[in-house]
Amino acid sequence: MANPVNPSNPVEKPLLATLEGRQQKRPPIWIMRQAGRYLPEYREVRSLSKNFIEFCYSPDLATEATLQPIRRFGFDAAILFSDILVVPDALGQNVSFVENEGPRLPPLVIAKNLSELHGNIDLQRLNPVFETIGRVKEALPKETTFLGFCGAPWTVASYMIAGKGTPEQAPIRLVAYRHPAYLEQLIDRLVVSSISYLCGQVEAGVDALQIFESFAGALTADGVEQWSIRPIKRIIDGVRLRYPGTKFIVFGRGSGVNHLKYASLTGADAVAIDWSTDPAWAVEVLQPIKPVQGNLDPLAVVAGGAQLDQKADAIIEAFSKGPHIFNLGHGIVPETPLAHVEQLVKRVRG
Ligand code: 1CP
Repeated sequence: MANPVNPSNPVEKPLLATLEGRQQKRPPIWIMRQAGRYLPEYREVRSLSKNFIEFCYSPDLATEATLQPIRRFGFDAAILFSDILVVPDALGQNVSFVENEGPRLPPLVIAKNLSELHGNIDLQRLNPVFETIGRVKEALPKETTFLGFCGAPWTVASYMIAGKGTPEQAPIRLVAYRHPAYLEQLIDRLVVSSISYLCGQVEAGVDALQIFESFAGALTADGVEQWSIRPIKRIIDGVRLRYPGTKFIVFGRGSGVNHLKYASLTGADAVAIDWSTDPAWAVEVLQPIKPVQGNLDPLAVVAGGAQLDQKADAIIEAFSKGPHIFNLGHGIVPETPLAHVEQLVKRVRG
């Protein structure tokens, strides 16, 4: 499926071209959570806002945070600075973040059958996010792909049900067994809301979208299609109904062999894989179907040194026969030394 590199036709946005199945000489690179606490300039702007969700809704600050990693490292993609939890927030479930602990929401009450949520997502509340997109777009180098994103319904619903992050997502898994009709309704609300939110992002100017199913690993083999694959497919189809040809990357973290379902059944243009996935397997099974994104262990970047170069080389070599986007297998961690990120980018660029 991969078209060969055509050097007489220089590509304006290498990452977008890769999503179209056009392999590049070197893989384009970006890093999940590339705007974040490992950057001193992020910590500085972050300190200007007490409340993380208000930070996400401040176009000045969110624009600056989005651009910082591009300025410093020249990544091939910028990812909108926001959070997956702005969707529940705009559905009327107030989100806050506790320093060093994480998100907090008033947990949904199953007996209320979603009456505590708005029927439709409040796009007005998300206007500052769309404004951020417009500002970032104007400031980005023309070769940089601009990624918008949302969380997949199962992952977002896990926070809405528990009111916080939970080990192995036990609360939502229990709801899936005890109250499947309720969960269907919640997932449906999130599908429709995510379509509106992502269409808003496309209108405002992003080039492509990533859907984060961070808790794919909590799903059983028979649950993954119902709770994750089909809702994601509905979102992708729904956005493309309004904006045909919109490019999607889908990331089913921890989904093991189910990465194949994300590649072949969701309609996404590329599949992101976590660090536990064997590149040899992904090259054989996934890459013939879709471009692959990944999958260096974030802690290999913390450790640095010669092993970092070796691990990066091995991933690039493994995926070298088809379209590949270099990334980590999950978000970069705050302890990562900047020099190690510089080393990685240099190595990947060759
Ligand atoms: O104060 C801070 O700086 C808080 C840290 C932080 C940051 C930098 C949070 C809170 N969110 C973000 C930004 C963010 N979140 C981005 C844009 C920045 C970038 O990627 O460069 C994105 C794409 C997200 C997505 C996100 N938020 C996911 C999916 C990706 C993943 O990491 O699996 C999830 C699960 C969240 C929830 C969330 N938001 C923040 C935290 C600490 C968490 C995780 C909480 C938990 O562990 O349950």
